[in-house]
Amino acid sequence: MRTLPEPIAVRELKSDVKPIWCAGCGDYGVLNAVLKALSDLRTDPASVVIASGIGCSGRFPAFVSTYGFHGVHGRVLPLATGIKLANPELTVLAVGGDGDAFSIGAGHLPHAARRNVDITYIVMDNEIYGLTKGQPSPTSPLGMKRKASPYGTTDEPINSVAMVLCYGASFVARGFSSRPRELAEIVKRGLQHEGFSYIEVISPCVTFHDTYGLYKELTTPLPESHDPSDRTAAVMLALETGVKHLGVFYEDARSSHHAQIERLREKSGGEFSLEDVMARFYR
Ligand SMILES: Cc1ncc(C[n+]2csc(CCOP(=O)(O)OP(=O)(O)O)c2C)c(N)n1
Ligand code: SF4
Repeated sequence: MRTLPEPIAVRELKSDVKPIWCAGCGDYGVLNAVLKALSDLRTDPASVVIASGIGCSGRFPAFVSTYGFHGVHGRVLPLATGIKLANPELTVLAVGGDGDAFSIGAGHLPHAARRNVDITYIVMDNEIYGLTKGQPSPTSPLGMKRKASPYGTTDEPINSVAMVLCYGASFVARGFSSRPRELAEIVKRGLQHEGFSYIEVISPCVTFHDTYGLYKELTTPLPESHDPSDRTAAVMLALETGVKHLGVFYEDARSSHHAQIERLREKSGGEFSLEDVMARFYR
């Protein structure tokens, strides 16, 4: 991560574009947390790229004065991976909604997790498709009635923290947009983690699925006794019912994708350039 010698104020990290999210949308809390994390870490905004998918959450990069790329629906992880591979010096943050991540984009998540590319992925989970006016998503609660599901949904919701833990991700956390200071700490840890960092954020959609009350009740910090190097314990906590734990569930220090590529290059005895090795790796 490239840092600045002097602290950078949050206001300097805001772009001139004002968010057009509904008043009260959870995504504001996520934006504030990311701005605080970048400011606290003194991150040079010229070395950061924020990539997004499509959805209300997909507008995110426009509001931060870093580089940004608003990509197509469900393809934020391949996009972010490509950015990081092209220039490993960059700090790459991928953002999007639960539809983007777990419907159309679901096939990319296990591979990003096992490949361990050094990117941070924040999913703003509002349990619904916000932008397209309230259709059920893969995290919608069972039985949720909306215009597109007038008799209630019939499918079990995905537990993304448990799922990504089982995909073998090297950093898995959950935050709540109503707790931006705690969320900023999680984002800081994710950005500093060398490898794929997955952060699920409960980010309610006040217009189509207001869950603020529910999650103020159900959320609680992870137990202090939890050891974040214990994946099995993390999965058990993620699977607990009647509660949503907040904090870093799991972190390990295995080699990032870039470090592995570097090792392959060294092994080749300098015969290949980094580009050659990557071309072979991906053909
Ligand atoms: C290929 C493609 N299919 C479908 C759509 C329509 N579409 C736009 S956003 C979206 C889902 C938005 O939900 P989510 O990803 O949860 O983001 P949110 O708006 O809730 O932040 C869909 C289905 C699209 N833009 N492109
Ligand atoms: S529709 Fe929902 S997700 Fe979209 S901006 Fe409004 S509150 Fe946020």
